[in-house]
Amino acid sequence: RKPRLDFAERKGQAQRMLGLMDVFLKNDPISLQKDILHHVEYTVARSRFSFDDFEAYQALAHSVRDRLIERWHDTLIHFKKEDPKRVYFLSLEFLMGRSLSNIVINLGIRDQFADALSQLGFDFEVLAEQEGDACLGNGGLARLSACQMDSLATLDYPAVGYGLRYQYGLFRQVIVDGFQHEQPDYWLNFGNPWEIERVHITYPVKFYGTVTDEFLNGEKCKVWVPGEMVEAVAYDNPIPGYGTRNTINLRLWAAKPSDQHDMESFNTGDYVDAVVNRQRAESISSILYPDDRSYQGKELRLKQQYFFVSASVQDIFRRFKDTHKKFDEFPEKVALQLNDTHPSLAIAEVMRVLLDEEHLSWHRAWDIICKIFSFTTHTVSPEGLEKIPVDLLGNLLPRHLQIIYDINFNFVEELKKMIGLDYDRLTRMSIVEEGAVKNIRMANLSVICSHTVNGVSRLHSELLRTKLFKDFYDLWPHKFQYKTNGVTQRRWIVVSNPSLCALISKWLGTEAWICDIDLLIGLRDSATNAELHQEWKMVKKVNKIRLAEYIEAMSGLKVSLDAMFDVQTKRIHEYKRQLLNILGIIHRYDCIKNMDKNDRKKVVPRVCIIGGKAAPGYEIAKKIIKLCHVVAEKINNDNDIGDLLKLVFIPDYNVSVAEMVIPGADLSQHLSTAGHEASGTGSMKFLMNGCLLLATADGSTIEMVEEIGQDNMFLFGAKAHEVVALRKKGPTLKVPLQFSRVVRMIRDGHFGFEDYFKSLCDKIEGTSDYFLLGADFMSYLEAQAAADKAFVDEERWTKMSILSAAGSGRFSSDRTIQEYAENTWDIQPCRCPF
Ligand code: NBX
Repeated sequence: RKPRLDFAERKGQAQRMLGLMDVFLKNDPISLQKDILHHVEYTVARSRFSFDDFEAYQALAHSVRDRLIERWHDTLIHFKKEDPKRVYFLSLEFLMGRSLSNIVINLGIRDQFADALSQLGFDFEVLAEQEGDACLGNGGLARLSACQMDSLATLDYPAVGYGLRYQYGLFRQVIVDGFQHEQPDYWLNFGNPWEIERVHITYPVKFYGTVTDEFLNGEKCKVWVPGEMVEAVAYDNPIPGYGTRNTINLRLWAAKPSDQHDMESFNTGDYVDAVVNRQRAESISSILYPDDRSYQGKELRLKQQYFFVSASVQDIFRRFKDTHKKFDEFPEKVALQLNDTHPSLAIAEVMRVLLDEEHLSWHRAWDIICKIFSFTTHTVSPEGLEKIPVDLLGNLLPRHLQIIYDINFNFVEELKKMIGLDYDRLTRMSIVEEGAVKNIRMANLSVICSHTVNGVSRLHSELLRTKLFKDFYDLWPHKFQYKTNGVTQRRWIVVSNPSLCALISKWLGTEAWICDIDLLIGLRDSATNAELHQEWKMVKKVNKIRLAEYIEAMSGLKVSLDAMFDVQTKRIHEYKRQLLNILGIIHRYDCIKNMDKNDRKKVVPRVCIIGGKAAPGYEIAKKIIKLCHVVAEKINNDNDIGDLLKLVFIPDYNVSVAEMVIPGADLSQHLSTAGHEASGTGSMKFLMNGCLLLATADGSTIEMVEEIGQDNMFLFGAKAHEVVALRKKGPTLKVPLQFSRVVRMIRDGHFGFEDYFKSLCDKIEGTSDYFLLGADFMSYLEAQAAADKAFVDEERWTKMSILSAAGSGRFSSDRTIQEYAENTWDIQPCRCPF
């Protein structure tokens, strides 16, 4: 292609172009309406005299996109001119959810669009509901990436996100007879206005083949002759900041067949077969793996990891080489952030490019590696650490395996000098795990090659230093940091809870808290103000009505607005203990059943809401979902119970469902056995929305207690350091009668399906109660009773609710990102003028 003309070269043309397009798109009502109608007619290709809500949404989205693109171009040009050090955020998952509302709010043009639309006879909120979620991720890790992109843009950091453009996002959960079924999420079916296909930004990605020794200028070097090649095509997703023109790029890669791919078969074989074969290339980016913990050593997963890493690394090198000649400057311009170990092949890939393509010495290349990578882990348990079978890696990426072996050899030699021949420790720290199946330990690779290893909460970091990575911490204490997770208040208050947003701005007298979250603390001054209490309760009520309507539309169940809305929504896992919640509900039901009329009057009515997906192969988690349904069936149909207790399972929990559920919750539960949740970010969203937390002292919750005080939440259960001792007690542990009773009710078929639930019951009784449901049960019930007591005292509850939101400032991803920028990546803001 002809090289692009830049400003300076254009001169003559520039004048003319300025004349043709001398101003940015305007945001007055008439301009917006013209724009929307233009897109109805020419982009959506519907008559401007006849289009429905979905078509109106599409036209609206394209009008917004035009404005987004202007800022995005300006930002990219500004970054190019300034050439700051950039952070490249590598993540295999981004859970963006919907974009429209978030974008117009960040661009500061929501109200203008809403007005323009209403004059056309459309309601902005109704159109926003037309958008489907982008679910390119599993859970916390993926939503965290999305929140962090929002903060990177808002804080003007020169950042680029890299990921995969899966054609199938996380499966849709449908419930049939109480059982989870998975359906494909072919999310691109209706088009995606938020992405820009860059057909000319493509890179070849190679797989398989052999490595040979060759001589180049008298020097021995390695040459990788690949056996397969696919093309990575860039899809750019502009991410706007709030209160700034800066709009950064999230570049997702899609796999396409390469023209060089297997051309042989066209010459020799059957044409149709050869075309079909080419299509297989696309499968690399076709599906998101739905497991959020386990690693199965699947080749496709490894291919995905390398595919996205290779394309991103080529893109990063291309950008660097545009303006720089010497690789010694690389660390001054590039910070590479590994979001968990999933992108850690980037280490071997950068090393390979520096050695084999740029022909740097090992010494120089290694020096660069050690300066550019930082690694964040989101895992607590050793079983959660990713391992790749050596055979698989060696077959798919033979040169990378060699490089990893070389890194390991050098590391082990150095280590021996430092710690002597402590074979146990050497074996534990080696990148290569010996055994029946030899594995590459991706976490060890990441720790060894990164200058910084981050945990996601203080407790998590403590566990990393004393358990998971103890050997490494003893060797390199300076590498270990932590950045307590945070979420973006733009999405989790401004977009999802507009009434609360308006209320906060009114009482703080400013909207500045939207990008300066510390200001929220100002609400504390009015925590007992009767007028604020009134308005605060009103906002909660509006959100409860919205949630109640959703529940009714979805399940036909009418719930009382006077009841406490008690929510536990997150991925279903044994360690997250949804089962503890259900057992608590059964206990509550059983107690009410056995009460006389007078006692029943004192019961605090509850609507218990549970939601979340189970990994398709996770049997126990699926049984928990079924149990929830059978218990709900029994309770909800018991006329004797009425509004005193209801149980609802919300199917297909995702970002947009969360945006509706969280603002409507009174209480939210975070029940992980202490020491198992690395951080937990759901609780932060609830906190910001003034929900009270009922939680164990796990992950970030410990830091929340420090911010909002123990008196303003309901803590329970064993502490992380007690858990180990409790497990050791094992068979001698006394389990409360109440616990045995509710488990017995399930075993005895009180809710039916007793055979099906047997294995579930077996898992929590006796020595097999690994997650200590029995041990924590009484303490859990006490916390629940304390919540009931607080709820009946409306004034006290409202004050606690205000103090929860007021104290949530520390859990903004703005704070997290600023800490990363200053203490890990060493990057500066680079603000686009205008
Ligand atoms: O990351 C989660 C942790 O469990 C949370 O405690 C934490 O708050 C959050 C953000 O730091 N981890 C997580 O979501 N992991 C995954 O989704 C995952 C996905 C694929 C995979 C392994 C883990 N192969």
